[in-house]
Amino acid sequence: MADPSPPVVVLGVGGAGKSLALRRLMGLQKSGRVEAHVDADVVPSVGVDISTIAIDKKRNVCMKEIGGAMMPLWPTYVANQSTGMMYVVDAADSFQLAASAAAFHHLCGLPALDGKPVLLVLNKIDSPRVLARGDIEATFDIDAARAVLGARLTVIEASAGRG
Ligand SMILES: Nc1nc2c(ncn2[C@@H]2O[C@H](COP(=O)(O)OP(=O)(O)OP(=O)(O)O)[C@@H](O)[C@H]2O)c(=O)[nH]1
Ligand SMILES: [Mg+2]
Repeated sequence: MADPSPPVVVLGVGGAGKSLALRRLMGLQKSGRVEAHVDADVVPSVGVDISTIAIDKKRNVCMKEIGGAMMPLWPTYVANQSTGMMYVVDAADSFQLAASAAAFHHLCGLPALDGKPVLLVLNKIDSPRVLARGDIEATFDIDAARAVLGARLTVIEASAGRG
């Protein structure tokens, strides 16, 4: 199989669920079942975590998580040959939502992301504290992001915890 490069960068504030989402994708790849058991006992990522996921028999995608603690370096990683960005949001964390949105908009405006796909994952929808989709979209100003990214932006709801 060919080398999976360049990577998709996986960003989002600390605790948003990047590592668990990647673990879930790895579990899906191994078993073919979304509900396969995945150990939810994750620890904060220090530095960069790389997961290689097979899309099919011929293609791999390399997912490069840059931990939330490395936020100041996110733009550097986006600029470094990323093929796209997966941005994970904790949809149950009203405290960090605005900060997460500000970082997201900053990244979306980087020339290095021009023409590249962006996946915005509203994670933790299983949480009893999950915020209303409309409130998240308003705080994130999805309309403004769409104006910049157009059809390159995909927004999904997810639960890395539940599958
Ligand atoms: N309820 C619920 N908990 C989740 C979900 N996804 C992640 N978690 C929990 O949230 C916490 C943080 O998850 P991580 O995957 O480590 O978050 P991260 O974005 O990788 O964080 P950093 O590596 O620190 O940047 C862990 O306790 C996870 O079990 C989810 O979909 N639902
Ligand atoms: Mg992590």
